[in-house]
Amino acid sequence: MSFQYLLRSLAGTRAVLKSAHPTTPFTWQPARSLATSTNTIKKPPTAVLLTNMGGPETLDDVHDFLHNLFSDRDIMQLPWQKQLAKIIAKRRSPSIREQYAEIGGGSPILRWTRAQGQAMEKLLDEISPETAPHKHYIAFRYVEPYTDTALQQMKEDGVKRAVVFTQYPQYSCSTTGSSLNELQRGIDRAGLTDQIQWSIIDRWPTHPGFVEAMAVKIERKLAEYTAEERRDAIILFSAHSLPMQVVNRGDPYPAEVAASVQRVMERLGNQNAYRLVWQSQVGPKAWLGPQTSDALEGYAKAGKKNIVVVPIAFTSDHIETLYELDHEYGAEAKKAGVTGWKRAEALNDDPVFVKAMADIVKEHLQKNESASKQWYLRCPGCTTDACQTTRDFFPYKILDNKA
Ligand code: GF9
Repeated sequence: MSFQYLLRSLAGTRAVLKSAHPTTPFTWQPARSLATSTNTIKKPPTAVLLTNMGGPETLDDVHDFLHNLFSDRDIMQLPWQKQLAKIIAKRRSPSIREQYAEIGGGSPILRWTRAQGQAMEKLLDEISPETAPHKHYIAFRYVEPYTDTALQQMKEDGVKRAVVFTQYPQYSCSTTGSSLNELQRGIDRAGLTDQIQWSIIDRWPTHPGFVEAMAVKIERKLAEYTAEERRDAIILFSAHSLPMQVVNRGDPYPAEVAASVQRVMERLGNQNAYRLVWQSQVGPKAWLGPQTSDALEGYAKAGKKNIVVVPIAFTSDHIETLYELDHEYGAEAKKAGVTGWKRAEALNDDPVFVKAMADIVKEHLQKNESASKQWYLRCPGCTTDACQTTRDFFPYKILDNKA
């Protein structure tokens, strides 16, 4: 699978680079017309475009991943950004490479997203035959398959109806917001504005299927404690932090993460005490707290021995679970005298979660709206022009759903 995939994505990239070059206008090659003519007899799929940030698949991908991240003008506008991104990527690559080396030599996000996508499309064909066949595509923000690669594949398949499905349960301008801004530009570049009817699942922080899948993972970890240990065990929900500057601009993410936590705790019958804490801040600026590592230290001092830590804002394993929570804080917990430091598994290819993904898409298709009403309200302090451009591009409307 991966070799074929690599070839296809490389081909896609080259085509995109070519088409993006202003002096060499790119037209769709006749070599593909065979595939197109098949599509006139075969119904094109309902596309489900899974969007996420992506991660470096190998150690040699770390540098470009960081470079793309720090070049992202949808989440930060720095003076001398081109030069700065180059410097920061170069300076931070060695230590980040070491972290990825510790977790097996790269990010597993593409593998998990493919597994989720394949299982989801199969389920969707069963529970929503009227919109079948369904096919998943993947658009990562900082590594291949980039948005442009996914869009080329959709073009080749003759897609007429596409659902954008963010893989971040909670909406942040720095995650889903950035992906959607890039998607809007990509659709423009690919000339797919009128060929495809687009709609967006922009958040799903309290979807019952997601809540259920999370609850089961936590119950399983709690069950590893004895009944006595479990009674006093505490749950630390840990989510990626945000710069306070972003929080104070009005980013919806902190409140939506808290909403997820509330629902999951209700589902668990509020049998354990819990806190929502924030991880992975970097640099000297102020970030949303309390920080996960400070919380761990504080509870260690308070004599808490048994903790279940829960990654609540990411659906597959990544460096922040496998390295930061397991490795780094695992060692910190041990040193501080916390004898029980257990992490709830990421959702990955969990069947309860995959069913939730299929349900979320099915419910979205039945609702027939272009995006949530909430998405059209920009942050009160937003100064990113692309956020308006993107909303103008996907105007709020009720769609007729003849895919
Ligand atoms: C994030 C999830 C993953 C520049 C600061 C000087 C900004 C940032 C993040 C991380 C949220 C949820 C990641 C910035 C600006 N962000 N790091 N956001 N956000 N660094 O907006 Cl699941």
